[in-house]
Amino acid sequence: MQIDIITIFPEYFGPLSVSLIGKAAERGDIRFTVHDLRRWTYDVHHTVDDSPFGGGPGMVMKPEPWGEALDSIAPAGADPLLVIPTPAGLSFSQQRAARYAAEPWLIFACGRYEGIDGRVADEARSRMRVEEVSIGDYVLAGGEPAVLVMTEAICRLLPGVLGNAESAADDSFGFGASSADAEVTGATSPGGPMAGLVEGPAYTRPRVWRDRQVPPVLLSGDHGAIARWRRDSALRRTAQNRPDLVARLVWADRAKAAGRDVAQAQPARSQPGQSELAQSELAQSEPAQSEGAQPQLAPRRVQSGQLDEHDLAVLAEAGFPVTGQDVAH
Ligand code: 6GU
Repeated sequence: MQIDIITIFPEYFGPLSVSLIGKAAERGDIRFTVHDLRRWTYDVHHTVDDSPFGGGPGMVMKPEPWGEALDSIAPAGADPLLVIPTPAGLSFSQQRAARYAAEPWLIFACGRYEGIDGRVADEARSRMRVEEVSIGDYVLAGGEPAVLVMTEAICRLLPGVLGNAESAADDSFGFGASSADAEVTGATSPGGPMAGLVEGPAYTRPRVWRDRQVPPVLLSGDHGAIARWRRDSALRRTAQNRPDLVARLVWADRAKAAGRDVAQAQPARSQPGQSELAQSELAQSEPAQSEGAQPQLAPRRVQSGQLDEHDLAVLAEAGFPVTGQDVAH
């Protein structure tokens, strides 16, 4: 994967040579090229900004250096994805990170001040794909830290970058091992045991530390019980810290039960018969429980928008009364 970064602070990107990403770059799995925008300025002061038309505070980045930089880095006929970090952009998410990880060539255009002259993105759109992207609901002084965040999230998804190839699958917000590929290829219904959830806590040696035990199920060797416990603790932590994600899961579950496309799930109004539908759908999709003969070796696949009764009980216990008719829409 090729990643070009255009910035007025090339030195900001020193961290790209550190840790997992640094190793991937050393191996040649990722190639970073950092460009100083001022290279495309021709006045003695290497001016990149000017005051905004229409008045107002701050400075706007001039279009000419950006236009030349993009012409030079992505000549006509090239097909990169241009990503412009801005707090006014589309939300960056694990899904978007996975989509970007499947691109062979990304260009990041780091704005400073009050942003880049609006014509730069418009003109670039006439010859390449352009996405304006925000990493969260707060304002940074420039796109540089956002690009460090995004490149880390993207690059750790590349084959061979993480030590354990599957360790990204069950991440918070992850898609599960079976569907990571589907997600990258644009499938709309990512599954996996942790889809839509944040992860619960993890533990390592010693078994007892300051009188605190590691949860005994993790020492049991019962992989089915461990997978169930991990999902329960993910559900509890998600309920506690991310009620917005629980609401989405419940909407997706209802939408799926009602036969709607989960990708288009909305916080819909309650419909008569919907909860009965949900229950019967869940009953049908529930795999027959093994009678304790064989321990389950892999985590049960739980599709996004598919909460089983145990999930609903855990959520209810965590303060989300999401069973049957109790769902508030
Ligand atoms: Cl991508 N850029 C800036 N400047 N501020 C931000 C952001 C990006 N995302 C959130 N805040």
